[in-house]
Amino acid sequence: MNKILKFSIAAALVAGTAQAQELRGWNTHVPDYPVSIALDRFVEMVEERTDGRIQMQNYHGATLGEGEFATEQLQFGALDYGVFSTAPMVNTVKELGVTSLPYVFKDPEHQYRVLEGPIGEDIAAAMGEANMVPLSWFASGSRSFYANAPLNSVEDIAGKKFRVQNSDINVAMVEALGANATPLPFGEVYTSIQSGVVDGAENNWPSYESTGHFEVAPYYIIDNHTIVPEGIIFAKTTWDKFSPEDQAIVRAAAQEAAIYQRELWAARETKSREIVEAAGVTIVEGIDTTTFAEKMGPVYEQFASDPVVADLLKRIQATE
Ligand code: GTR
Repeated sequence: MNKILKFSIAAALVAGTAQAQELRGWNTHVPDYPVSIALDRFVEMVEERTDGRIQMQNYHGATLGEGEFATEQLQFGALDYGVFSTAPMVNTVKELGVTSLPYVFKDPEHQYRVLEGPIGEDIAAAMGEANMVPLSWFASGSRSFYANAPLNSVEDIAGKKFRVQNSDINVAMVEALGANATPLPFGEVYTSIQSGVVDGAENNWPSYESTGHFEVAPYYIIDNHTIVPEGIIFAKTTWDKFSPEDQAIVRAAAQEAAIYQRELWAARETKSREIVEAAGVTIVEGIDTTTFAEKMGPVYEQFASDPVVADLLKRIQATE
C-alpha cells in the first residue's frame, strides 16, 4: 500500500470516529406547524453552536410512529429527542398527571410559571426516573371538545363517544362528563370520526385545523378544559452523553426555540380559527365552565389523592 493511500485510510478512520452520530428527533406534526418550525430552528442552533459535534435529524409527521409508541421509544432511549405531549406519559410518571387535570392552570402564562419554577424542577426530576429530560416548554394551546353533531353546552357532551389521548386522566375526564372515551393515536382521529368509530375529539385550534378534523367534526365548543404541557424532551441516555458544555448549549437553544414557538403559536391560533370559521364550523363560546369543572371532582379524587401528587397540586394552586 503506498504512503498516500495509507494516510487517507488513517484520516478517514479518524474522521469516522470523530463524526458525530446523528440523533433522531420525533415530532407528530406537519412541517409547517409551529412545533415543527421551532424544532427545525432548534436543530440549526445546536449544530451551529456545537460546530457540528451534535448532529440531529427531525422526523416530522409521526414518520417514526404515533405518540404513544414514540413516548415508549424515548423512555427506552431508542429515540433521542423530540417534541412530546406529556399526556401519554401520565400513566408512567404520576407527577405529570397533575398537569393534565382539567382547569388546573388558569391560563398558558400560569402554566409557564409553574413549569419553569421549582414545581417544574420536581416534575423534571420525576421524568428523569423514566429516562426523560425536559428542556423547554412550548405553547400547547387550550383543548376543547368538537363533534360531528351540535355541542351547545357541556350537557351535549354526555352520551357521545370521544377520542382522547392515551392517558387515564383523559379517559376519566370524559367519563365524568357522562360520555364515552376511546384512546386512539392522533393520526387515526380523522378516519375514526369519519367512519363513526367516535363522534368527536378534543384539541386546540391549530391541531383541529391542521389535521382537517373540522371537516368531519364541524361543531366546536370552547371549554378550554386542559392545557397539556408539551415541549422538547431528550432521552436521558442521550443527554448524559453530552459534555456539560454541550448540555448548556442544547438547553439554551431549546429555550430560545420555545420562545420562538410561542410567537408562531399565537399567530397560528388566530389563523387556524379563521380557517375553520371560513369553512363553516359552528363555534360555541362564552359558556359557563363551572358545571364542567364541578363534574371533575371524582377525577381530582382519583388522580390527586396520592400524597406526592396532592402536594404538587396544592403548590400549583398556590402559584400566582
Ligand atoms: C396535539 C399535540 C400533539 C398530540 C395531539 C393529540 O395538540 O400537539 O402532540 O398529543 O394533540 O391529541 O394526540
